[in-house]
Amino acid sequence: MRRRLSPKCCVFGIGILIILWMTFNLARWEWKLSPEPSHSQRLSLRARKSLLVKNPRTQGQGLQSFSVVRHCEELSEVFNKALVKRYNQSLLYSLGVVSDPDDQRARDEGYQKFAFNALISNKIGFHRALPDTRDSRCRDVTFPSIHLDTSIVICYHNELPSALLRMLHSILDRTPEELIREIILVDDSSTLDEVSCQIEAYVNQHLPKVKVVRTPERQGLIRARVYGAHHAKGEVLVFLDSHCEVNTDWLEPLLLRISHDPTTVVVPVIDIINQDTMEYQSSPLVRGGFNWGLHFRWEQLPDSDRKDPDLGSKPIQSPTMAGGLFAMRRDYFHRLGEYDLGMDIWGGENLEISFRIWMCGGRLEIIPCSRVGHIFRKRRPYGNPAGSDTLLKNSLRVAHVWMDEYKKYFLNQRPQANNVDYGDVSDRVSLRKRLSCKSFQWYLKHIYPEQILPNDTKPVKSDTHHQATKAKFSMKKTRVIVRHGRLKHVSTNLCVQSEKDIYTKKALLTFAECDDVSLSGQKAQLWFETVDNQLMLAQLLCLDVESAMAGKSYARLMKCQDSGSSQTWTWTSKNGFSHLYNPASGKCLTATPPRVGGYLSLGLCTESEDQHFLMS
Ligand code: LR7
Ligand code: MN
Repeated sequence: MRRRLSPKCCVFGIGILIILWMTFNLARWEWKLSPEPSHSQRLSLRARKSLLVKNPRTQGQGLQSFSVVRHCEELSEVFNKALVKRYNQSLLYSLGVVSDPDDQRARDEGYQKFAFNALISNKIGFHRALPDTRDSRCRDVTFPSIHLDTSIVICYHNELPSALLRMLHSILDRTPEELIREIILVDDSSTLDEVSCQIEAYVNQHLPKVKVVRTPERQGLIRARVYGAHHAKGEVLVFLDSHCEVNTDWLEPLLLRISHDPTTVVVPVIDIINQDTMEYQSSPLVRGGFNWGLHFRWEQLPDSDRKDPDLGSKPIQSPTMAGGLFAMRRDYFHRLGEYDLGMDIWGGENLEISFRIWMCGGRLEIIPCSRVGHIFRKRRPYGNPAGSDTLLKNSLRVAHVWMDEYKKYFLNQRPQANNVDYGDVSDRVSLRKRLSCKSFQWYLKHIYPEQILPNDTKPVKSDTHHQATKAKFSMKKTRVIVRHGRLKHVSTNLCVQSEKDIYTKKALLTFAECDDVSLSGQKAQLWFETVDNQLMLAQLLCLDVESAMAGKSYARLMKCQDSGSSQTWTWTSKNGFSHLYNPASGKCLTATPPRVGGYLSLGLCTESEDQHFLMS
């Protein structure tokens, strides 16, 4: 017997169809968020598996509706205030004063977790003025309209929230809104929960253009960048390290160059944010190179560039890039093979992408009118879960894929590389074939003719390379002396001199009866103060602090560095007491104790007589 469908049944059936349709669409939507199949086909199996696991926190919500506000300790009120409205070095120094053991603890903890001065970073707040470090010809330029938008990808593993959030505000404050499609923060499985939580909560609440995605497990910066890039929709990708601050009009010159040539990859000049004082310092114009150990290095520009009257405002061709800060078209990034997903945690990807760009038909340029500051750290504060040397492994992959017969120079330099398993590089070798890339010999001949082979008999130019590397961190300045005299401890009238002689590096400083300098002609107690606030004994070595970190630190004589930092000493006076303040350590020069043979150390700045010095 045929039964007619009841209306109830119809509604039920339609309901089921709608649910099925919605589930299907949701699944498609989710798939769209994960890496596109055409890219993932190229991923190695392991990497593909981990990249395809979706972010558990964004699951089911889609990227757009991601709005988890987690509850973590509130970011201090002070963060939201613009403390440094004008660029002001002495204000920065005063923010760094370590005035009690709590400050010291916070400072030490910051160094340990992030490897820079968190105490000052937190006090600066989210907005600050920066010195405009560009060549004057870059200023007051009216940019033509640019029809490109960008996705800025920033990966981090345990970044200090105040540094990352100030960076985001520096971008939002200094970039025309229409040029930013989105900022994608990739939390590479940070292990400091409070850190990720504060960043995410703040961003979700205050910064609608910023999206946070999290890798399902620690990927390392190379795979984390690819993960971020797969979430991007802008026409241009800009990659930045998570502790930068962008300067005035930083993005426009980069985009202009790319809009003229879609296969040019552009790098801003990377200014220096001092890890100890957070000072923003201009960098000299140098370019990227490498040595045969496959370490990136900064190099002097070739003569042709240095003699160019437009130097300072015109793009500079560079054989390699430092790696952390660059922009390129998103379609070009994908076409060129993204990154080598077989590379772990840190290192090597910068040379890999540099070789690939040049050898496979692109260009790599430094754009001097674009300036971005980066906190240069002495060490990396994070480990590698596997404990291995990832730079060595990654460099081996670079050598085997890109360097042809020249890889022998690397292997000779790093004999330990022979026992390292660098995995399967066949995907990258086929990429090189598919893109019909040129040989490494072509690259050396046409892009990097200044490079010298290790067994070459020509004089090695490594001296100039060495100097240029140093130049990045310390601009060569002539030392202008502003005054000289004896450095005296006031209440005892004792003079400061070296424990050894004026020539011995690392010697501790000690007190002695004052000589009559004019009679003896000796310079053992004669100090020269430079315009950059360095104190030089006999105009030879500089007063320095052995470590900006925890524990008791002593004053020592060290080779003078041009960028100062731990060799900077400023006179501060309080209630008639003049102290010698060391901004890098946030402490004051202290007599321990003030008697003949007593040493000089660094202590919390107080009004004690032990810290009362003068120059006469
Ligand atoms: O497992 C990790 N996951 C991450 O997301 C390890 C790191 N990271 C993040 C990290 O939080 C940071 O934002 O990756 C970024 C780079 O790591 P850093 O800041 O510890 O590296 P670095 O500045 O010492 O290293 C330089 O060389 C690297 C080689 O792999 C990368 O290319 C960095 O981007 C690069 N930095 C710069 O080029 C800035 C200028 C420094 C110079 C020279
Ligand atoms: Mn960095």
